Amino acid sequence: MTAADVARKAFAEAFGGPPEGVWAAPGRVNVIGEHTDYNDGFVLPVALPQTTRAAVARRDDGLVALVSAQHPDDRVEVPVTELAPGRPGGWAGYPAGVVDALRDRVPGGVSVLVDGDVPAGMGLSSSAALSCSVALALRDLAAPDLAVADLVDVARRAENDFVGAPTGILDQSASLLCTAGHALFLDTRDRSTEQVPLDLRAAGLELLVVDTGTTHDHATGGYGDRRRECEQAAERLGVRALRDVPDVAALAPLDDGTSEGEVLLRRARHIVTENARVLEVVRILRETADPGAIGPVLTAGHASLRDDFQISTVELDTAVDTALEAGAAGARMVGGGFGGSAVVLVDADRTGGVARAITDRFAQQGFTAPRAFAVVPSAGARRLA
Ligand code: GAF
Repeated sequence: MTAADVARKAFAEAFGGPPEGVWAAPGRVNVIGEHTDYNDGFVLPVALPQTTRAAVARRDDGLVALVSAQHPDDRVEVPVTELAPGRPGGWAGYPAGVVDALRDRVPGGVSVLVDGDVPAGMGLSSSAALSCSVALALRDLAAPDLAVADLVDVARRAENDFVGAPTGILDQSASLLCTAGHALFLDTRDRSTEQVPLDLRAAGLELLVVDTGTTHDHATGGYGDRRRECEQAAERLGVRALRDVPDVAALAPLDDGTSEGEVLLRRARHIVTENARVLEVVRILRETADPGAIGPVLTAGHASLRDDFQISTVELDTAVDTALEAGAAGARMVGGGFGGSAVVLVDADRTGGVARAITDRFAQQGFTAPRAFAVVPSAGARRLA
């Protein structure tokens, strides 16, 4: 059975009839450009082969009914008119937030069954996969005037306003706009995009995702702190966003001798250097036949997230350091930070050795066993059936 058939069958079991269709949206791994998205900067994600599937049908009783194969005991039914930020919460907040954002289009309500294999809480954007699969379904069924790019904001609003996670648009853009065989170069200020060819296999390379088994939650804690610090730094520098700072030298006014000034300097330095790293990686991919040459840029990105943005963890640092010692071309933590996954660029014939070295080091350190899997740049959100 295909993934679409599985979702159709589960929908029929949950709701007693067939869905109108099945849609899929992927998770993502960001090649480079971390925390730049809410600073009007650049990002370069690829879509994962792992997706969330949403089987959806419109209703006529005004209810939003949500069922997840991953949360079988948690069926949610709420009148469309009673959707409100935080209600429902948990996993259901993401699809409910999308329905809420498009509530005028589905006044009769909808039934949604979701099933997915994007690991949750691992920095691989399972939440955007969930919200984007439902957003694309509702667009196709009830809002054909919306462009796929418009759904980026529908899904972002679900996450920011309904769930309460103050994220940028990286994850939703990746899930909706990536194409197979490419990385998506996105300018988050003007939303311009370029599909940058990324055929790692042809170059004898692999992109290995290492899930450290430590989870994060962006609705609380450090992510929002970093966002505020970046806004404060931009304000002190008198720029609209940190994107507008031309180089590291222009950050000097932040260094006012106070510990707060030093923190803001570090945060801003990460954003300025990270934007430059995205441009450098795009340049290498466009101009050379050697994607392995991006490795050191990725590794420099990790050092910046660890030392300046200060969002890495001992598990992520261990995964990155061990990968590099075992011969990887580059490695970095990915996503919002404070846990989650690292990504490792490695010669295909060294993949096994690198993965084993990380597993052994984690065991020695008494960490949860990591999971490593290779990813190829895959397709963005689409209708399956
Ligand atoms: C999380 C957020 F959701 C994104 O918007 C982005 O800021 C990312 O962290 C860090 O690059 O995935």
